[in-house]
Amino acid sequence: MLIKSPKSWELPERLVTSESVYMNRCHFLKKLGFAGAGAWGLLSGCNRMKAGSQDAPKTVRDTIPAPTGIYPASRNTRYTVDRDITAEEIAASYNNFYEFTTSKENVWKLAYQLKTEPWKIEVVGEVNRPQTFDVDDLIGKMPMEERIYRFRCVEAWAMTVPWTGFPVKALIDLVQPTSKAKYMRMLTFLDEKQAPGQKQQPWYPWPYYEGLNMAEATNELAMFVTGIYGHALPKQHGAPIRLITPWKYGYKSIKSIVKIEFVEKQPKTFWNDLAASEYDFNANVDPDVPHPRWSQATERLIPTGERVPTKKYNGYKEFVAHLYA
Ligand SMILES: Nc1nc2c(c(=O)[nH]1)N[C@H]1C(S)=C(S)[C@@H](COP(=O)(O)O)O[C@H]1N2
Ligand SMILES: [Mo]
Repeated sequence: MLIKSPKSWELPERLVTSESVYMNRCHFLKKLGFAGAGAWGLLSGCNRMKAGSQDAPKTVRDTIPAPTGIYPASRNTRYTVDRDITAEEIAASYNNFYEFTTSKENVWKLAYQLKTEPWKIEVVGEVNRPQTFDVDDLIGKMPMEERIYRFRCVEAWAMTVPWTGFPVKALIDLVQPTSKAKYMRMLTFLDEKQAPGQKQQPWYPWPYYEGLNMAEATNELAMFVTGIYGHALPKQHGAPIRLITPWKYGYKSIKSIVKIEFVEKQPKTFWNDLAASEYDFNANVDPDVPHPRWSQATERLIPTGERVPTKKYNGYKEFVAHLYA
C-alpha cells in the first residue's frame, strides 16, 4: 500500500494554524488592499484555496477548497463514531474515482480537470415535480449539516470522515416521486475531455450509474454530500455533489452526480454489470459475507493499515437493519 504521508516541512501554514484563523487573515489582508501583484507571496495561499481551481495542483493541499459560504455547517451529533477521524490530506489522496484513474494515490492530480461550476442536476422520471437544479441553489434550499460517518470500501479499506450535506429525503420531499417510483437511479457526468479515465478505459460502461430502493433512499443516513472536513468537496471526492450511504460499500456512493431518475424497476448498477458475483446491488457491509476473492471479516484502517473487525452494516445496524428484515 502506497500512501504519501505529508512531511512536516511540507505542511502549509493553513494546516498548522486553524483554518478559520488562517482564512480570517486572508480576508484581513485582502481588505487592507494587499490584493495587488506585489502581495502575491503573502496571499498566494489564500488564492489557492478558491474552490473549483482549474490549475494543476502541486500538492494535495492545493486541491482543498476554502471554508466559505455555508461551510463549516453545524455538526449533527446524533451520528457518532468510535474511532478517530482520518486526517484530511490522507482522505484527499487515497480515492476511487475511475473516471480519472484507477491509481488511488493519483486521483487528486487529475481530477482538477473537472469543471464543477456551474453544475446542474436533472431530476426526472416517476416524479410529480421533475426539475433541474443548479447545485448552489439546491444547497441554499436544503438543510445542510455535518455528520461524521464510518466509510468502508468493498476492497476492505476504511476511513472515518466528516461529510457536509443534506438527507436524500429532503430532496425527495421537494420533487415528490409518484406512487410508481420504487427506486432512485443516479448518474455521473460523461466527458472524456475532462476525465482521462473515461477515454483511456473504454471497457467500462460510462457514465457511472448507481441506485437505491426508496426505503434506502429515504433512510435518515442517506445523504447527498457537497462538503467534507468543513469545506466544499475537493474534486477527487466527487465534487460538487455525491451520495453517501455509510452502511453500504463505497461503490454505492456515486460521485459528481448530474442526473437522478425515479423508476419502477430495480436499475442496473455500474459494478454489478461488470461483475455481478463480486458486487451486488445491495452492497451492505457484512463481515460474514466474503467477497469471492477476499474476506470481509476485518477492515484496514487508512493510513495505518491497522486491521479491525468489520461491523455488520458498517456499525449502522440500529438505523438500517429493519430495511432487510
Ligand atoms: N463516479 C464514481 N463514483 C464513485 C467511484 C467511481 O469510480 N466513480 N468509486 C466508488 C468507490 S469504489 C469508492 S470506495 C468511493 C470512494 O470515495 P472517496 O474517494 O471519496 O473516498 O467512491 C465511489 N464512487
Ligand atoms: Mo470502493
